[in-house]
Amino acid sequence: MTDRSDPVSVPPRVVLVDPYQARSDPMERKFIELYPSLGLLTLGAYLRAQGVEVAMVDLTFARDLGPLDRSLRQNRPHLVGVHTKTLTFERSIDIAARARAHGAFVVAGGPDAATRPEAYLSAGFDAVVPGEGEVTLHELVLAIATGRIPDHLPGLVTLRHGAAHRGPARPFLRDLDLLPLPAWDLVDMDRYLGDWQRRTGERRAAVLTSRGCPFDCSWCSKPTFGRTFRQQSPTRVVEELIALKERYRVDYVRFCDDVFGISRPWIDELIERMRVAELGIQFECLARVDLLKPDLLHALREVGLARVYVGVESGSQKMLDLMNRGTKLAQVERTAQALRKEGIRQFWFLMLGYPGETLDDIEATRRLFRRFSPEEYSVSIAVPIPGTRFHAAVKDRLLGRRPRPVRGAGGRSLLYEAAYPQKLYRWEQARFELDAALGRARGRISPSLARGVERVADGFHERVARPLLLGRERTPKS
Ligand code: B12
Ligand code: SF4
Repeated sequence: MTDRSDPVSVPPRVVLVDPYQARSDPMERKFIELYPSLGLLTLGAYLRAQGVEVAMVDLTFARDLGPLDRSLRQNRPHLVGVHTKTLTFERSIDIAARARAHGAFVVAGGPDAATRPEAYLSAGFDAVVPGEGEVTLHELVLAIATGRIPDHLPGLVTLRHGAAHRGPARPFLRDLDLLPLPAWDLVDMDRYLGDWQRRTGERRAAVLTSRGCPFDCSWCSKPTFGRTFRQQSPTRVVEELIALKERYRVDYVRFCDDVFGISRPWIDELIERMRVAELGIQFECLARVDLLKPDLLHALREVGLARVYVGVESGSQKMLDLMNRGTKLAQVERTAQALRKEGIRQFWFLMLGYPGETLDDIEATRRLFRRFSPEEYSVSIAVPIPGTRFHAAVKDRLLGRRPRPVRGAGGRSLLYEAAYPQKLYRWEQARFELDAALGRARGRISPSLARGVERVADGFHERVARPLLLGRERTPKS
């Protein structure tokens, strides 16, 4: 397959590719916050530390595949590794074809290839790494560079006799502190940071303190790390923050963990170390309402917490239980109040259309939303992702549509036959936008005017829109 076999003395050469292109993402740059892929930067740093020559083609700001062609000519890689997301499937296939034309072995990794390795193998990839990539990719490139075709490599999926063949399971890294700092120099950090600085006045970077999540929400897809959970030590996290500050003058960080601060002793220690280091870095994170106790929020604000993404999901306890969310409405209320009191911005994720949801449940979500008026929000229509319990429950009712994200409102397509038609959910999304606009106007218009608009809008919904959208009163199917 590869004509790049060299004596072992020649360092193996790898080109890593991020196929994401901001300009062709429908959610575009207003809503996508651009950071280089931490997965690839860590893979690159790990490979380098093992003596591999690494280059990266980051297509985030590119218009075409020109940078890839140039890198293939210049670096003559033994192996090209592509990070995959569903959104970038077609471009990844194109990249694989070009890399193969240069004689490279082409391997896919990341969330989409992990979910459907067969699709990548049959579209031209030589192999897929569905799990944690560092050790597998290193062993793979050593094998390729010395002309050995990998066979039964742990953590690798290859095509055999037309079918996907999985090697033995690859154990997860035991100690994340042993990973080197991300290889930021592989991408154009000035471009990312300059972009942020122009838009927000801050130089923003992404940091990951953990891998995985131990919770078990029924709609959540976790193809790479499953329900496992490992974290770096607070000392290692602060080392990374200091490096970002000193090398790149970063003054705002997004912690990209699935859930930030799962362990209370860990987060208490991190807060203490951040305080001692006097970083002067503001930060944001995604967290759960059951973990965000008011005293913790206060301590986090003191060391720079500026914004929190909160998975509120629903204002109905029945729905939270059906989603196996493991949170209580009382915790949502406590957290929303504490965030407001501390002056920390809150971004709520809300979801409509999960099985079992009735119009009353949607109204309960609306009441909660109106009560707290979060500064930012996203209301999406529930997406059944393959491999999740939600998907398994509705797989006989899938509608065969492709998901369509839309500005500010999250997912807009109903992908399975739910209790109500898609147009009802879209209308409900529009009602949330009106609620948000009224929330923003609070303080500028009188409360009685705001209540008046709400009453007129609700009356129109009850008497005109809902009967029109439903035809008749319906009860949910599940
Ligand atoms: C943080 C995050 C973001 C951040 C920052 C992303 C970044 N640049 O690093 C922001 C908010 C910007 C973001 C944006 C988007 N994201 Co996002 N994001 C995440 C999140 C929560 C963590 C990603 C992460 O850093 N993981 C940690 C690293 C270490 O893991 P990793 O990237 O998977 O890499 C490891 C392995 O997968 C493997 N690997 C990865 N790539 C490769 C390549 C090769 C060759 C090999 C061998 C191995 C390998 O090895 C790595 C190290 O072990 C994930 C959920 C999750 N837990 O993965 C969603 C997730 C990846 N995002 C997702 C999506 C959809 C998006 C957007 C497309 C949203 C949109 N536009 O609608 C954009 C795309 C932006 C982009 N640049 O690609 C989806 C992807 C689903 C899919 N099947 O496509 C996920 C899985 C969330 C979900 N469940 O829906 N995202
Ligand atoms: S939705 Fe968040 S908390 Fe729930 S399982 Fe997924 S990552 Fe964990």
